[in-house]
Amino acid sequence: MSTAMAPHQVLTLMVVGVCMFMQVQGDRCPLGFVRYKTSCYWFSTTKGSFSEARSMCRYLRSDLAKVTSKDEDDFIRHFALVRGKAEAYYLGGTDLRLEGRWMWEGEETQMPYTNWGSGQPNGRNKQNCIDIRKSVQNYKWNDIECHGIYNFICECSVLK
Ligand SMILES: [Ca+2]
Ligand SMILES: [Ca+2]
Repeated sequence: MSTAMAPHQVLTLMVVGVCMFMQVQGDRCPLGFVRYKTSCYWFSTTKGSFSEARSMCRYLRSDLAKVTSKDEDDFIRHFALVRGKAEAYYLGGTDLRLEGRWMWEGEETQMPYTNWGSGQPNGRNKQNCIDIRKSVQNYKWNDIECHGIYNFICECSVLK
């Protein structure tokens, strides 16, 4: 577990299920996660930096969300708007390896789908993470500094 995780964050995570028993549970999502198509998502109720958020998702046996289609993006934005309601949520992508080349964590190619807000990304080498933000056209994508403390979205797949 990350040393960066504060006691209150651990406590919050204890009331959320982990994604490790998906195979046994069939198509059900863990406690606190919401299902869309072949994935389960947790819209965090706790906040952290990008690296803390990544650690917390891993603790729940999931990864920061990778939004790879308009359908998935529509679901994420709608859920954030009507249920999650945090000001901002980290997604699992960065341009840390090469400025301006946005990639999902663990992948080697540029994102095939993006939904940047108007004028975004605008932070050049100062903003290398992605959040969806209510003030950016109702949760369109924004590049943001990776040390900011925000909510985040974890995703794990439903195994067939
Ligand atoms: Ca950047
Ligand atoms: Ca920005």
